[in-house]
Amino acid sequence: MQKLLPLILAILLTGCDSLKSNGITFNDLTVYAPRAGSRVTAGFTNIINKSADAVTITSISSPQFNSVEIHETAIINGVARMVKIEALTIPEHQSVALKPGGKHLMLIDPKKFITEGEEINLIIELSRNETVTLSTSAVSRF
Ligand SMILES: [Cu+2]
Repeated sequence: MQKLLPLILAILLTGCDSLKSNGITFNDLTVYAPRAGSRVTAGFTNIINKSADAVTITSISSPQFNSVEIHETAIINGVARMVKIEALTIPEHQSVALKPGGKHLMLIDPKKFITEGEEINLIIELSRNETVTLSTSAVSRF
């Protein structure tokens, strides 16, 4: 719990859209409220690794969703499909953008009805045995 306090303060100080953890920063986190009747929605962020080591995201969870996956949109036999990425590595001194049409967060099976403005938390497990908690407010897709 001792270790969590600086993280919580960092979240409060940065207005919840950016968090630095030993050189890893998640910028511009955006999560859409699911469309009416949909059990999935997407999230985007720009992940910057300023550290001297590659970092891998090993898992992501959210208290508001039953599961969170990282997907990549790939063209397979001429058809755009989403492929799950089991572990996303951000090389040292590089960034990986999760953005519309490319890699993205897929938030699956909301535990309750989520509307615009609802707080969404993401718990991100990194390869260095670090856990980063992000939070943002769901935005409307339109
Ligand atoms: Cu997806």
